[in-house]
Amino acid sequence: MVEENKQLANEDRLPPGQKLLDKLPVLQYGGIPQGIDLESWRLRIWGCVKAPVSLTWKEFDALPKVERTLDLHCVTRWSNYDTHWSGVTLQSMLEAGVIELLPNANYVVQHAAGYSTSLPLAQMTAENFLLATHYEGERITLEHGWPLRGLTGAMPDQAHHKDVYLWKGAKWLNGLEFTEADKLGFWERSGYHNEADVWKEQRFAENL
Ligand SMILES: Nc1nc2c(c(=O)[nH]1)N[C@H]1C(S)=C(S)[C@@H](COP(=O)(O)O)O[C@H]1N2
Ligand SMILES: [Mo]
Repeated sequence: MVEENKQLANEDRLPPGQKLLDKLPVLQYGGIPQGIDLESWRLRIWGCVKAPVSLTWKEFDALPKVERTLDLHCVTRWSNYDTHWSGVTLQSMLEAGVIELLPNANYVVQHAAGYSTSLPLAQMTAENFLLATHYEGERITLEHGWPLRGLTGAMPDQAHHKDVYLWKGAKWLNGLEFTEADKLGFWERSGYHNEADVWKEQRFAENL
């Protein structure tokens, strides 16, 4: 089987307890949002910033995009290798001055309707985190988070990055909140491990 060969050839690529799939499942808590409208869509940015920002879809979509090839690892134990995405990096938005941080910005909460998740700023500005607009050369479909999703994945030849489970990227992303202290997101409040390191199998918080 194709998957098995791929898996055997890449033994250090599959985190413990994961199973390789050859497709990207659709997974979310609750429903798929209906009625997202690009005219009224905004990406709101607030918290530890010099001034809050609200970007229209046209403004956001005009920002320079990069491409990334990522291995995705879901806490429900499926993984998918070599997924191709493009989008905007948070790092580039900071460098371009689109977002001006205060020195106490340490964490970032990604907000979507009915969902949130948080990561340290250093992980959100790393190469393996993307504000993704395209999957496999096409606009992300609604079920995968159109028009914008936070996305975190592993880059197998860049092992110095911290690799976290896929819930640490919000589909239908519409807000970035910079915070000084960490704030738990939706799954983190329900007992998922806040760090979510795929290599350490940090699926659930210790006290569960
Ligand atoms: N807004 C939102 N984003 C979300 C989720 C969710 O429930 N709501 N689930 C997360 C989880 S657990 C996974 S595995 C991925 C699934 O992304 P996919 O449906 O594109 O495979 O989205 C993540 N982002
Ligand atoms: Mo997941």
